[in-house]
Amino acid sequence: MGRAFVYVILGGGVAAGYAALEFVKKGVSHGELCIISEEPVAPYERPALSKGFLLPEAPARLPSFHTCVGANEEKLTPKWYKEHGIELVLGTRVKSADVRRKTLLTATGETISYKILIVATGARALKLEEFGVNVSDAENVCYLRDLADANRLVDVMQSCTGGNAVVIGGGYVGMECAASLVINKINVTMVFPEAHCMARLFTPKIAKYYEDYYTAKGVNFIKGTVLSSFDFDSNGKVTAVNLRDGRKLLVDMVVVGIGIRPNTSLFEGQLTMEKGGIKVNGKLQSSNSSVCAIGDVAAFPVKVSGEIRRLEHVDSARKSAKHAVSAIMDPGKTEEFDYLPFFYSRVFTLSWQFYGDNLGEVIYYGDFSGGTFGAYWVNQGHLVGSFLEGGTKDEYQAIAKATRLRPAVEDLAELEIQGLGFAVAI
Ligand code: FAD
Ligand code: NAD
Ligand code: ISD
Repeated sequence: MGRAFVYVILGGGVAAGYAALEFVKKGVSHGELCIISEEPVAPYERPALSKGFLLPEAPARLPSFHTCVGANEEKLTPKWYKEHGIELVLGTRVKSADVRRKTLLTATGETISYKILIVATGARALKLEEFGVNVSDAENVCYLRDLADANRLVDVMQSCTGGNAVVIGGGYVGMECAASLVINKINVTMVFPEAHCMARLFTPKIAKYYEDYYTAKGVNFIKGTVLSSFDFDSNGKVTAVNLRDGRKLLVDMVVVGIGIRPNTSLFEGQLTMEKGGIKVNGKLQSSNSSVCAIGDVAAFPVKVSGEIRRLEHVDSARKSAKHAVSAIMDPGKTEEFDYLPFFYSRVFTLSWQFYGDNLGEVIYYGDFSGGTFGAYWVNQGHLVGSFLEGGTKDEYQAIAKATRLRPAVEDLAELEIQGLGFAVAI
């Protein structure tokens, strides 16, 4: 039949874990909160899957990276949820939602009702089939979104030591997985359609630094083309990647990171959508006031730029979760969400952070030959975005603070001379 809760979080990823912690901090009562997740494990820090999880030596494994260790908060193990009277319904997909009746129907046939629903369904990896390439479930073609994918990737990597991998896609998954493959002693060729890696964020000059670094580690880049088909052996394994420019690459394994789509389908036609996600206001409330959305699936107003944006990064998942719960539990004391976009990555011994918007003119500073370097984006006379590779904690805090303040920049040449010192002095 069914169960009823005051609060239901649909989805059990990063945002769900941080929302649960905030509910407890705000004094949720035992039995009031339920989390439903298709994954069989309690919420965990998804970023670990392309980093520590893939290391050949002492790899990260659960329970070490359950949320909320990524923000130096408590580690929420299944025992923690039990002790706090939070119902974890794991390994369970919700197959339909009725926001008028305030009910969810699970694939196991249970109806779960709520007073307030928090949608935290995240996103799914785009598949090559969606671009017309037949993969036929080949066992040596790997995607990376969840723990099951990561386990599979580790198994395939371990069977390919010394072999050849092709990484399709030059975004976050492509760059982080390529580094992990190299660390696992696999020869890597990266293939992507753009002129340089990380095209959504990096300028050609920033991308060149990382591409040169990867090249020195043995990575081969094939840019400006996409794959057209695979060759298979009699067991259905991929043996070669055929590119649209006519080249054939012999492979032992393939990793695909060609972007994501937010999991909104349960709410199409029921909630207002924008930017491919569920449109919410500054309290993370959707067009139905009993439904909030957080994390990758939420399109929310970014006050600093005055735009509605959907961000696909862990910091925004954590902070939107915390804010939504605060707005639910403490409405009088919760202001509008005021979020500064923050992206980062760590590969090999490199580490970068970016804050704000990559709009306008770019001013570079620092040592692009292997030291600390960065860039500022200046739009309509104001600093709107900052990038830094190899910074200290204090320096990262400085660029974050400076970007949030959006100071006027009258003289670009002077900004270039001051470099990182401009942010540090603010
Ligand atoms: P998710 O964490 O994806 O959680 C969504 C959950 O909802 C999943 O458990 C899913 O199974 C469940 N779900 C979906 N539909 C249903 C349904 N119908 N019924 C039941 N359950 C459902 N960001 C960074 O900023 N830095 C990083 O270094 C970084 N590394 C990453 C590495 C990898 C490999 C990946 C895949 C992402 C990475 N990200 C990183 C992005 C970051 O992890 C996401 O932005 C974040 O996980 C979003 O949190 P979320 O809770 O919205 O979605
Ligand atoms: P992405 O959007 O970062 O990159 C997608 C890449 O796919 C593009 O750069 C492009 O090179 C490539 N591409 C697009 N269409 C293609 C096609 N037809 N053929 C070949 N290549 C094609 O997405 P991703 O790398 O798949 O990452 C998935 C999600 O995980 C994103 O939301 C990302 O933000 C998140 N993630 C974030 C981090 C981080 O923040 N450090 C790390 C890993 C994953
Ligand atoms: O890397 C990114 C990312 O995930 C974004 O949302 O850059 C931004 C935009 O693509 C550009 O600002």
